[in-house]
Amino acid sequence: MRFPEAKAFLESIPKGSRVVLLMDGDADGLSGGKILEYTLRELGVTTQPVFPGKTEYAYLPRVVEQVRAAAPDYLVIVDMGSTPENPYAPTPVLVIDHHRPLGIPPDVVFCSSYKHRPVETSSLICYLVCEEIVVVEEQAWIPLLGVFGDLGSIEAFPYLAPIVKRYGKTHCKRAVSLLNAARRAAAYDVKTAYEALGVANSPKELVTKEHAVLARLRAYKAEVKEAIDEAVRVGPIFSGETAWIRCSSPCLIQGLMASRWANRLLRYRVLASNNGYIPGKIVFSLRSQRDESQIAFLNEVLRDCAVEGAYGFGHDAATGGKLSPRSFATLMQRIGFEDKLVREYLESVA
Ligand SMILES: [Mn+2]
Repeated sequence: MRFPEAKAFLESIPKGSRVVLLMDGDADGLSGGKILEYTLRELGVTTQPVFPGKTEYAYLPRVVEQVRAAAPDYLVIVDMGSTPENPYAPTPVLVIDHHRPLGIPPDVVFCSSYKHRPVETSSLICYLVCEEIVVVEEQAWIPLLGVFGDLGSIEAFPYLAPIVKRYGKTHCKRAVSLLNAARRAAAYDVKTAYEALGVANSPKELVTKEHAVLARLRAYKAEVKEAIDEAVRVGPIFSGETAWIRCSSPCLIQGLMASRWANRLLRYRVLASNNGYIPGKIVFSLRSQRDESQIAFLNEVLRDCAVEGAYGFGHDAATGGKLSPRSFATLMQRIGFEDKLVREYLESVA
């Protein structure tokens, strides 16, 4: 048992308690939350899912308020990173995560795989804990989607291979792309993606079954595909070892675009920015196949700089940020991109 503290936390929750599941809106967060919901229900515990909005994280005052309004007896935070603060005290909190911690919140049960090799995704941690508590055989496909979602394959975890075989890799991958479409679409409707995990009984059903919730997901997928098709028409521009991809879309596509180009431009770090996602802000993703920390790169470039915004969350190979146009301009100028190009991009907001 790799996560005994999480198991003990869940088992200590008395029957009839109310638990808020605060989770990230991607396939990993949602599938981790769903398997926890199932397990807690089996234990006679009521759960309420809470989803932060676009670019929000678990420790923002607005999110804290949203959780407080639900008046939970316990709180489980899934796949949302961690900071040195715990705004939820005195409510007992379990944090399940695999991101590089920005700090460890005091007085919480902190369950992180960050130092493991391989690093289990949040949904996989949830699964490994839940299967020690109740029978989750029929639900094993759910956390699988989180692993595919975050890592693209289950290669690092050979013990998952029989489950993939049972449900079909192609169906799993299609299901992930449907789930993630909900948060990529302009509506940021992750609630629908979470509901979809309860409507379907397998990845195949999620992809093929006729149901209003699943139809909504498919519409989001079509919307996102259109946004990507448009974004791929804009080629990269280069400064030194950095390639810049300029996106302008209400959909969350900058991470996809950065990954796509990073897989082609192997010698470069790829920064994909989006000036249409959050009004008045520039969001960006940084990806690279190079053996170096992109978080360290950002910290170095923006050293001694009064930055308006936030950056450097996530993983060494996959990070990003949300900056004011002015701070984004500073970032790009310091990387070496021409002033004029940066200004043109900032003025091109759709
Ligand atoms: Mn994750």
